[in-house]
Amino acid sequence: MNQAALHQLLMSRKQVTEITTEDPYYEQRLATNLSLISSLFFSLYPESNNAFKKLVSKLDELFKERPKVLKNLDLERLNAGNWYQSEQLVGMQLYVDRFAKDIPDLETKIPYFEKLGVNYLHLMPITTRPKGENDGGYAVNSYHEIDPKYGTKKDFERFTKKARSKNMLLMLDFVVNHTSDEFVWAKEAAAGNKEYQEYYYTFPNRAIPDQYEQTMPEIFPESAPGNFTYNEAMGSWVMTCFNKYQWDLNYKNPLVFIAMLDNLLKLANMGVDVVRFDALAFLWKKLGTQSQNLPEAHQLISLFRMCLQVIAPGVILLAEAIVAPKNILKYFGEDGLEGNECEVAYNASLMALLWNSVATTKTSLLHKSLMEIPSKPKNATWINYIRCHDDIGLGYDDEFIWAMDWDPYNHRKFLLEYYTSNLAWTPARGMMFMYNPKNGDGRITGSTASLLGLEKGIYENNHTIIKTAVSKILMLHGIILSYGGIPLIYAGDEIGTLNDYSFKDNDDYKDDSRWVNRPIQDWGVVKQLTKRDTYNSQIFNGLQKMIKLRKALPLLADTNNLFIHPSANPHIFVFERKGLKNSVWVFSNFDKNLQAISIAWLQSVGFNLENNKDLISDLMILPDAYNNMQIAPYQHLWIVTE
Ligand code: OTU
Repeated sequence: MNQAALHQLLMSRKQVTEITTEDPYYEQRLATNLSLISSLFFSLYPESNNAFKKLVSKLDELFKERPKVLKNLDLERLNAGNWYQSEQLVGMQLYVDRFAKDIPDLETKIPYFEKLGVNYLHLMPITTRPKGENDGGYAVNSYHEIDPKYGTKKDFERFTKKARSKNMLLMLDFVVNHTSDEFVWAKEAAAGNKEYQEYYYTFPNRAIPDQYEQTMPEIFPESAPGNFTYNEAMGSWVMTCFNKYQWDLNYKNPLVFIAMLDNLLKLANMGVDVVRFDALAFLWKKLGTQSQNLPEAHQLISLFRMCLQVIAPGVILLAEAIVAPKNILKYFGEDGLEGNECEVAYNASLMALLWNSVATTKTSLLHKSLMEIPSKPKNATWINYIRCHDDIGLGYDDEFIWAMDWDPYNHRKFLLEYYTSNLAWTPARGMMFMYNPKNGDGRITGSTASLLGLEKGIYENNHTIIKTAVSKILMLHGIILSYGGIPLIYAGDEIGTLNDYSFKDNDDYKDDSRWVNRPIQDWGVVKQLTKRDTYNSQIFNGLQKMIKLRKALPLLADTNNLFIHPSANPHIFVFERKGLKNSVWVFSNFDKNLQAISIAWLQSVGFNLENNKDLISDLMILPDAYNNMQIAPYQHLWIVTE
């Protein structure tokens, strides 16, 4: 559609005053975005004029449905600009039913979040899903109907209202790549409805699936090998990249896009501030490719973004792309799409590299890899995390592993052994996830505390190991709190929760060791926090203090002011959050021994050690007799310099 046709379309729209009284800028946003929307749409769906008209009227319809209070919030946020880069945000991720009983009970936990300083919640899926296996709700039966085990729509509304009144933000998943096999479209398709068979990738025989299999990797090779599942009722093969009950949506069909936009808005209209675009790297499939990170997937995400920006400009998107660093950045939008895709992405590179540094005690791979990542667009930001509900993948660049003089295969083997306690000396207590004996690939599961040695320390009643684990836990959290972006703490990690092995006895969970790192919140421990000095309270208090400090340091807002310094000591990670007048310097020692950096080197990178206090310990940092700055094992320092 050319520009003239778009003008005609805009002019032909019926009087829209009715829908613009609440937000007079709607029409303006539509006019601004329409040419981008049309060029994205037609590059994905050439010749689909009717579908395009349907999309435009859908935008009006969805805008009409948006609640007034959210429309007001949208305008506030448009005015505020990049609100998501603020140092005030501190997040926590949780399963409603594992952290609390249900949504009403979660509401009673708000004071707990406030006490810690958390004001951004990522609630794991809460909508209806199949009974039995459902990938923790990532197999959706609906995008907006709350699963009765969590509560009612009313409960959720009340919760969001309360959260908003406390300036607490909400993030929910939009499982955009697939639905469950019980979703209404899947049921229609299975019953023989041709229209809905087109909503998925369905094939009468193995011819095309076999071709796809030649280049598509397997996500869950142990529990769900292959990328297709045979559906008896339909007599067809259906694409299922994840589990066999998760059917991949066919975005080559424009009607799927329009219907999913509808679902996205229904989710946003529930009062969601940040939408986590789950598995978005997989959105477009193409024979002869890995069917991940394809340019069409980016166009599609941008198309979602541009439409959402018209209807609900205050809602932002998080890219859940756990892919190579250079590919992650593309989800912020590249070239013509820069700034027009997702505002936030998981900093999966930092996450995986931190675990490498813990195991090796060295920060060189961390440093080298981070330095090689091109800078992100200035309107973008990260979710910084130590671990999430998923596994930890060893997604390092082989070239950089070679540069460390390590062999990538052996190095990954070492890391897997280190974290799955297959080395006599390792303090880590993790599990293997999706080990593939064919190529030695595997991923790691385990709670932060167990992976960092707390479980072993407690089991062996070894106070040195416990103390070390606490320092490591605080150090890693200190890094995500100061690095630049929104820190996201996994619920339970703030009190040092250990692995939960009970999943082994549950038929729905036993094949998925990610459940070991989704523990149930121990409110008994929480009750004791203020009463006794335990490792739990040391972790909680340490985090609470750093969160408070973060919020008091505007330099920690993500204004792209991060400078990573090449450390003079291979065990120490050094970065600076630079301001015009002063800077926050962050030092972390990944070694079990005391380490030192020479004052001369520090000066050479602009850090002058003069009357400096570490904000975390409140202690002065003084040079030693050899003119070095000393850093204790696993010590983590925040120092403000003039
Ligand atoms: C996501 O993760 C979710 O985080 C998982 O919990 C889901 O199981 C999955 O999608 C399916 O909905 O493969 O091992 O970026 O790392 O998208 C986790 C690629 C996953 C994947 C990611 C996916």
